[in-house]
Amino acid sequence: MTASAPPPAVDDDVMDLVLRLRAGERRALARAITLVESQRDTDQLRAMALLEQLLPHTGKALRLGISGTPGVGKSTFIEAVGWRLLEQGHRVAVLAVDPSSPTTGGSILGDKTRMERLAHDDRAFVRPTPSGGALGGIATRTREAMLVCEAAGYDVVIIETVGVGQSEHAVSAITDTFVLLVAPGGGDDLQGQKRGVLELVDIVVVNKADGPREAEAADTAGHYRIAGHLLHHHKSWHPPVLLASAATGKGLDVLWQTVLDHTAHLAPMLDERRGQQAERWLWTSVEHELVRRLHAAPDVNARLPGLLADVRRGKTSPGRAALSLVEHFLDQTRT
Ligand SMILES: Nc1nc2c(ncn2[C@@H]2O[C@H](COP(=O)(O)OP(=O)(O)OP(=O)(O)O)[C@@H](O)[C@H]2O)c(=O)[nH]1
Ligand SMILES: [Mg+2]
Repeated sequence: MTASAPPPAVDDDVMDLVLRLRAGERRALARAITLVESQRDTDQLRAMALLEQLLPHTGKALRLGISGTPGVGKSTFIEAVGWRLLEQGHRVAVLAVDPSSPTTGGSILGDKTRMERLAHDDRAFVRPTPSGGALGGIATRTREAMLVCEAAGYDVVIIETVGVGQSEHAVSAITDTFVLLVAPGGGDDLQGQKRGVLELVDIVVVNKADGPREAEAADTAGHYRIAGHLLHHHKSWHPPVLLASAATGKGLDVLWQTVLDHTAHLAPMLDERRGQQAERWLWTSVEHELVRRLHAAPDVNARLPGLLADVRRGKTSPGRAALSLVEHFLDQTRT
């Protein structure tokens, strides 16, 4: 017996999708992402077959993560930077992780991603992806969606996530360069900003540095420089703190040059870093898949209401209830 998974069968439909996607057909790209995001069992094997066909064509894009609190200006910023990149001849894909409610599955972004120009340009691809409340705001299949975009020929892939603490970790775990956008006057925010998040950041951008808030933005940048210096003094890359405004265009060229500098800095370590990321993603996927199957198991579902009630009333500890659920699940899979 060998430890490697059997290669999934590639049906004609998947092959057709691969060919059309590689030929640059946008509808094929949209369909491919829908397939990799699908939670249906029947789609999963096809999604894997698709990804395996695409994998040799991935890895060449610059993977950029952009995070920040709601309303800090992420989408407007990506629209402005993305537009410049198109003019330089790049092809830009944006995956905007939509912080939809895990309970209703409803989307608060809807069609309004604030990236209208990019969304309507043939050289760009903008896609809101539902997070489904998973992994702190990163969709369970965001990494796969990113690979699909790379195989479709996009050489810059930008992932927008709302900063909620966990999501910064998730986005930095699948990208090369992680940019944190902060608002002017965020000095107090810095106290609340988890140290862990600042440790992940490659570039800090104080956004909306325009009009009456310009001076305040410069002050905020000063605070972040001090904090960053303390945190990163032992590292080879010291995250620059930049001022920018998507409204006036200020700082956007410098930002992009800084992204390129970071990419150059990372180049000798890139393969190793991406290898580690893929390895971590495997475990993330294992956890996700196990929990998904556990929830789908009828025996587990039958026991759940009683167990939950016992845990709420303190009759059973959460630890014991968890053990019982897992044991029943495993018993069921054995038979
Ligand atoms: N003055 C100024 N306002 C900006 C700038 N960039 C964005 N805004 C405004 O800030 C608000 C929020 O912008 P978005 O781009 O939607 O922010 P976001 O971070 O993507 O928001 P969510 O996706 O909801 O978290 C909008 O009203 C923008 O017009 C800027 O550079 N300067
Ligand atoms: Mg947004």
